[in-house]
Amino acid sequence: MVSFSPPPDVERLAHAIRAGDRAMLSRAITLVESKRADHRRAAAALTQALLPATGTAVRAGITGAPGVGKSTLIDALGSMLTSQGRKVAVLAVDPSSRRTGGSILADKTRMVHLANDANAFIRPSPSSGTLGGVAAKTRETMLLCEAAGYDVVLVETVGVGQSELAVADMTDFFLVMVLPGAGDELQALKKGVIELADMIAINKADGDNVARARVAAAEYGAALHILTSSSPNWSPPIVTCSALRHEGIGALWAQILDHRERLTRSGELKARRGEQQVKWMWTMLEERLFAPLRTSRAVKAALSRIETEVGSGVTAPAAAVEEIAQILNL
Ligand SMILES: Nc1nc2c(ncn2[C@@H]2O[C@H](COP(=O)(O)OP(=O)(O)OP(=O)(O)O)[C@@H](O)[C@H]2O)c(=O)[nH]1
Ligand SMILES: [Mg+2]
Repeated sequence: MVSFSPPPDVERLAHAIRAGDRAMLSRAITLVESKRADHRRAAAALTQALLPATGTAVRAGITGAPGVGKSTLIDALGSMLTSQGRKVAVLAVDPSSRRTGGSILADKTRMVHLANDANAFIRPSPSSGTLGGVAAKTRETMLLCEAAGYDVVLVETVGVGQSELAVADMTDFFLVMVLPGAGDELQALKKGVIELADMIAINKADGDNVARARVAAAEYGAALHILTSSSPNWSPPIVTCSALRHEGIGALWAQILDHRERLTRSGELKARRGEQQVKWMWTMLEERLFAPLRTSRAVKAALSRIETEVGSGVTAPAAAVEEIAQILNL
């Protein structure tokens, strides 16, 4: 990680980002991802300085099982948008170690067009931290990108665990991608992911899959019908597409724009973003308050003993909390 000492000139950095300087944008993201206290303060000052330049971008989250075609879709959609004169930022939320080293490369090779597009900016997930921490950093990065003039932000997350919720909480539109063989995919209903969906895209609707995709679309349609939409202004559509063949991508984007138009008109978008901001503040605050628990050597040294004592009934939980609090000077 690049280290800044002394702390960077926030004014200068903010100015360079607003001017669209990619190198400075990357530098600012590194600053935002840093755990050092002086960097954190500089990052907070920077995002505050840039706040007026943010908020107009289309923010879309994209999730789905590994291999469903998220990166391929982002490449197809992103390059369509840059060819229309838009600037596209691609971010990822992945708190697992899945996305270390080589897989960043893998992402770039899945996004061959965007990776070489001057109007696209691809940033992988921060490589370490809790989900809350990773998501908070991705949010900050999103703001930096918006200030740098990226008017579409696409956030990819793999459809396992809690990361979808984190991404739904930082975006305006949440796209769930599934495969044509609907049987297994319908299981996702149980996990509640579908309830977050503003649209379901059945990908790989090409070759032998075309007919199966049509069947799947009908099945999802029936299943969605039972659910009540999370918004009074929108019922999630089901589309089919082939990210690989760039088919159905225009229609998919048209839905995202329609959604945006409706929610802007009704005031729902503004309200939703306000709630997201407050939630984000709490996430960051919790992260900050929990940090000493994770980083204190003294706590680490004592924790496994204390846990064993609590587990075996020797120490009462309340007494254990007192002991830990004392170590932390709380
Ligand atoms: N036939 C077909 N193959 C596709 C399509 N979209 C993606 N693929 C292929 O599916 C594989 C996985 O695609 P990715 O875009 O990497 O999938 P992903 O969802 O980003 O995967 P992870 O990031 O690993 O979760 C690749 O071999 C793609 O070429 C499609 O529309 N049709
Ligand atoms: Mg991917």
